[in-house]
Amino acid sequence: MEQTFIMIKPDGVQRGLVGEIIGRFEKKGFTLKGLKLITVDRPFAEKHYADLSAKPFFNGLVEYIISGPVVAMVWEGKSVVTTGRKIIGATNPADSAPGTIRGDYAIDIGRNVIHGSDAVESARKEIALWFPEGIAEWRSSLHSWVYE
Ligand code: DAT
Ligand code: MG
Repeated sequence: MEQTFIMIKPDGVQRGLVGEIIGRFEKKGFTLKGLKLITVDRPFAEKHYADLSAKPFFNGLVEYIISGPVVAMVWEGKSVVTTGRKIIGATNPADSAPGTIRGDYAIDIGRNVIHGSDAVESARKEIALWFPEGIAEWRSSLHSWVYE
């Protein structure tokens, strides 16, 4: 089953949005496969955002991500990468639809509360980077109530 990497950024943790965000993925029917509160250092944040290293906002982005603890998660389910991005909303909260996490809880692009993998391949890389210890092996007993 498809997996994605979701991270509640330091602003989301500081603002007390952890429960609300986890609840949205849970209530959708996705399965939580990994979860930890972790503060990452600069080299780690630079690796996570390596694709954006040439961007003018890269330094500010790295400063933001290392500014406090984040909640790193792996969520599993059918099309969870694409659907997860829909639940999160557009990168710039000014363009995120109401009802999405960024649409409901963020204003500035540099404080957009949450990260979600943008493709199955990047999800695989991000899960390997953030969860080198591996993730939980379990199957929700709700499976047959969520999937036909
Ligand atoms: P997303 O997080 O929606 O996948 P991204 O991968 O293009 O977006 O960029 C990663 C983060 O970098 C994004 O969540 C916020 C920040 N960012 C992106 N574009 C930006 C910009 N033009 N100005 C400032 N920050 C930006
Ligand atoms: Mg991205």
